Amino acid sequence: MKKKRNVKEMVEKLLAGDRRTAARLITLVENEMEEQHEVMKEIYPHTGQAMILGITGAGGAGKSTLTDHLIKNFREQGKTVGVAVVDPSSPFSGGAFLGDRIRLQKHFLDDGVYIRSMASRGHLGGLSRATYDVIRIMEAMGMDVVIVETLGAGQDEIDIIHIANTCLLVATPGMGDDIQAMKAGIMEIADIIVLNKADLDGADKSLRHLQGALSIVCPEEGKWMPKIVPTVSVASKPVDLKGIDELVAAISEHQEYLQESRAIDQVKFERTEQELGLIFKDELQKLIFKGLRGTGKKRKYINSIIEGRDDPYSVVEEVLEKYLVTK
Ligand SMILES: Nc1nc2c(ncn2[C@@H]2O[C@H](COP(=O)(O)OP(=O)(O)OP(=O)(O)O)[C@@H](O)[C@H]2O)c(=O)[nH]1
Ligand SMILES: [Mg+2]
Repeated sequence: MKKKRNVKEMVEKLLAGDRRTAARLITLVENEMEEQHEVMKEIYPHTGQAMILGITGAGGAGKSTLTDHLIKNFREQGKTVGVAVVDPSSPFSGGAFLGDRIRLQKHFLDDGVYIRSMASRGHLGGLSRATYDVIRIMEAMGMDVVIVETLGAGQDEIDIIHIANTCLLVATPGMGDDIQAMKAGIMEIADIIVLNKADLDGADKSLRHLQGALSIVCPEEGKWMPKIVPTVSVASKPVDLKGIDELVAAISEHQEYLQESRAIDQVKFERTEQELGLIFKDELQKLIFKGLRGTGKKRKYINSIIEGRDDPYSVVEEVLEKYLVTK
């Protein structure tokens, strides 16, 4: 009973925009503490209104630098901004977290900006259910825009489209062969391809490559055609920065497209489907292991697999049939 009251109180504080409560709740969902369900149930009705922007791309491509510019731009438009940086401590990112902190530090005093990095990813790679929860928490605390930065590696990159309304892929010059690989799948997931570091050698060639690769993407009539926006997001003089306003304009254009074409309904459907699937996966596993606890069966199953008398697929089928199949 006491816990329930605490949850209600915490959620009320969150809804009032209390940052310390937001931090506590995020830690709570990241650690899958027992109040997680209660918290998310209370929060859920207060979510769903934010613009969720995904930023993915290789380590060091400039995702955080661009995020910094976007925060500034959205703030100028009077919008509040939440940022979730997923897996900043990844060995691929070369310890960028410290860099992120320094870069984003100036926003820490702004009440309209809330930045949180998350070390957690899903058990099987890909974005975890906690990522969805954190976005919801940021929405509930009143953020108009939630930016999710993920390293473009493996499943995260694909998952991001299930989370974001608008998905940016950050590329850099000299990606030559990678662009070939991008033709296959990645081009289709990005709504906007940012060619960052357009000040570097080879930028023109990369731009032509990207345009060439994009020319084979033929969306159905009325569907969004991905846009390429070259940017220079770091420069010694502000006048040398390039493409940021164009990027902001491309994001707005995509948002308008989503609303006008009602494609936003499909985005929301897919996001909810993915979220539901992740929760089912986690909860089913917990439920089954809980059911086996104390029976010695889990150990038996594991040993039978190790000793070659059984395999994991047969075990899962057997357990599911025994415990879950209802007539
Ligand atoms: N020359 C040049 N350098 C840039 C540009 N944008 C970012 N950088 C530099 O590239 C480096 C990486 O930038 P980040 O914004 O940390 O990149 P990131 O994609 O967030 O990196 P991870 O989080 O580590 O994956 C930094 O040293 C930036 O100063 C650009 O437009 N031109
Ligand atoms: Mg970064």
